[in-house]
Amino acid sequence: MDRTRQLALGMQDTEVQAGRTFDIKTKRKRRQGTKVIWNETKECISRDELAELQSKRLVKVVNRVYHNVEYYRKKMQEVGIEPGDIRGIEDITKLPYTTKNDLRDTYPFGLFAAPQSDIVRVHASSGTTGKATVVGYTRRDIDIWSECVSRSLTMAGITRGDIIQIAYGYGLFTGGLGAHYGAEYLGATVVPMSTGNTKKLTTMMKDFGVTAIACTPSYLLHIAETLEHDGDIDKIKLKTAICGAEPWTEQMRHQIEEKLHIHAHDIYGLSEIMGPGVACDCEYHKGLHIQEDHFFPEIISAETLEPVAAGETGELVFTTLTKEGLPLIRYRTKDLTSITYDRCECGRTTARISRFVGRSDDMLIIRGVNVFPSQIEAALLEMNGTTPHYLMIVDRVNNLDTLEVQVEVEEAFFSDQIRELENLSKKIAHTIQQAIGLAVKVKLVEPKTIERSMGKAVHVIDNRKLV
Ligand code: DLL
Repeated sequence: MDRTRQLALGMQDTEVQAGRTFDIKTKRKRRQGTKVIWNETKECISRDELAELQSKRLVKVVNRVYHNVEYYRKKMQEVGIEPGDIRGIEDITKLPYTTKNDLRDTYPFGLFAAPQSDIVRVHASSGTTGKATVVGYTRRDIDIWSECVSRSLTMAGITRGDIIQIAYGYGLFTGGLGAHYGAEYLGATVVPMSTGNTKKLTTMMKDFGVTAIACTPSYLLHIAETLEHDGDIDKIKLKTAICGAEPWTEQMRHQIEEKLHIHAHDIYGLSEIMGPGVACDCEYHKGLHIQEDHFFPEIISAETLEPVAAGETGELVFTTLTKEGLPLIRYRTKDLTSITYDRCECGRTTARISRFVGRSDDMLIIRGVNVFPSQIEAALLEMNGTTPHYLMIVDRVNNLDTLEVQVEVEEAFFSDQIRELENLSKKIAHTIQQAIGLAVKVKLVEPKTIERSMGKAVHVIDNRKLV
């Protein structure tokens, strides 16, 4: 494809040919011994050039949603904004926010900005009310996602010489397939393990000489314990882990590094924006570098919705700058963090976000699965014999999360035979599992035993210690 044609297609930055994306000026530069930067042109871009690129891309994405998504067009009209009002990245604050509710209101494909024939894949995650949040990708979106994961894996020191086990769940969750495509794009040898069979995973880790793993940090601790228990720690060749999908601490990262004698990196992402690879930390572990040429970050106060100063904690908001399938404008992630624009010692110029300090909503992440208490409530309300009084007790046993749901039973049911109560308990467990996709232990309790609250009802006791 010649340069004029690329420019006509708006491909000045990324060239898409035959379904693959290549950065025109991609150079890989060796730093810090074996470390390399996957795409120096974009990851070390000057802040001025970056702003220019983000401006161009914002104008384009605003036009795309305005002309292709009725919901966005109406939203913009409501606040009196037209695409012409957005001339550069500095105009972004004129645009309205997007939330998970907007995705729910337009379920399943209402916010897609590409025709269905151009959507090559969908993923889904939990919604607040039982309805899934559905996301769609064009072929180019998948390529850019793979590019972002390649950048992240490279930050973690992973190269095409590595053998990597992907032990995030495959399926509707973005973790498995997202990391998989990215690792293949990088050229590493991929072992698509998914989750669920730790013994097989550790056996293959030893037999194949696996050097890298991608999984949740809590699962990696569980894997470490299994290896320790079997006396196998010294029989593995693991060097690097790339962990995310759930909150974890710097102490937990050190614990993983010490137990397994490896380097552990933090990878962040969310399905609405893309999946894993939105941000990742480099060898200096001083915050996660955002792939800012694709995702524009803002940090706002969750109360006033006004921007907070750099360095202050607030809610992370993203605008996707290059997505075609599901571009989102000022999407409120609900994740709480702070941002710095200082140049990192690794040479990258991209903004870094600090480790997450929590969320501004009630979403829990259990075994990497997003769970809202309202999903449990909705499931219980569908059933006979239960009341909407329940308590979720989350714990961590052998580094694996457990969930017990205590449910109050109606007076009439509680006097029933034990066998009937057992049946009811099984039925509740099944219904909840269907709703949230996780196995739970159900404990039936007598009517009026779950403490009533004067204020906000307490539905969750989280006994997990993140250290
Ligand atoms: O968890 C995508 C992902 C997969 C990220 C694999 C990293 C690795 P969702 O299921 O949509 O997507 O959940 C997104 O998980 O809003 C955060 O609250 C949380 N989260 C993800 N990564 C991290 C992390 C995937 N590194 C939600 N640290 C996000 C803390 C994280 N929380």
